[in-house]
Amino acid sequence: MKKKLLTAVITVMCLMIVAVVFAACGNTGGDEIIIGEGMKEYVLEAEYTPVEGKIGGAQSGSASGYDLIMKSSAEGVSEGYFVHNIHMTDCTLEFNFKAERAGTTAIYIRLISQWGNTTFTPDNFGVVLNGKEITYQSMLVKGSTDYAPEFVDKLVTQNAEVKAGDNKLELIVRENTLNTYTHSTGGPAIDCVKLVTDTGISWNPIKENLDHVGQIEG
Ligand SMILES: [Ca+2]
Repeated sequence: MKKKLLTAVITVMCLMIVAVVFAACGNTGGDEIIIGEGMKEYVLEAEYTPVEGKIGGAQSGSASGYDLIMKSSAEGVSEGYFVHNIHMTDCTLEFNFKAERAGTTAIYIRLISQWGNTTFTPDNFGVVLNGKEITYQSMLVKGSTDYAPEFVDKLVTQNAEVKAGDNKLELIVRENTLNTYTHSTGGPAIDCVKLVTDTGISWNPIKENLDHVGQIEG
């Protein structure tokens, strides 16, 4: 009898451990941004990247160019705008920046998914720095909407290599079936990218983009 009880207790404990591990792996929340000694955080807004002429895709229909930028007064939207409707295979956001010297950087992406809880992986959403694919662990993002976005910062990597001088970070929507309406390619909506590094980053935000943006309030 005692043995049976012991077995039952051990079984329950094992199940609890499995549940805790599963919960840790299934984290839809944001990752804490850790800024170590001598490091600095640099925020590169998605809405200030070159969107002119880019072809995206709406939930069902088309979207392109400056229409990819959405104004939003929702809480937690950095600088009040984000980029959405990039639901098109190979649609790419480019963040061009300069580093004072070679080194490494942590990369966080602030994003949402309108496709319900979504797992982004290098297969459906590529992160490429200077032509080199970053093989990040999957990012589980809680579903929300463009009109009530709940952006979170997700850590892509702690130590991507940056070059002295010009660098290009690309976020690439890969062919997938995340779009639950058309069962075709879907991407996230992106608020900004955060780099944490000691290499000294600068960039030229294209703030003129906002002169062309519609006035759809979030
Ligand atoms: Ca933003």
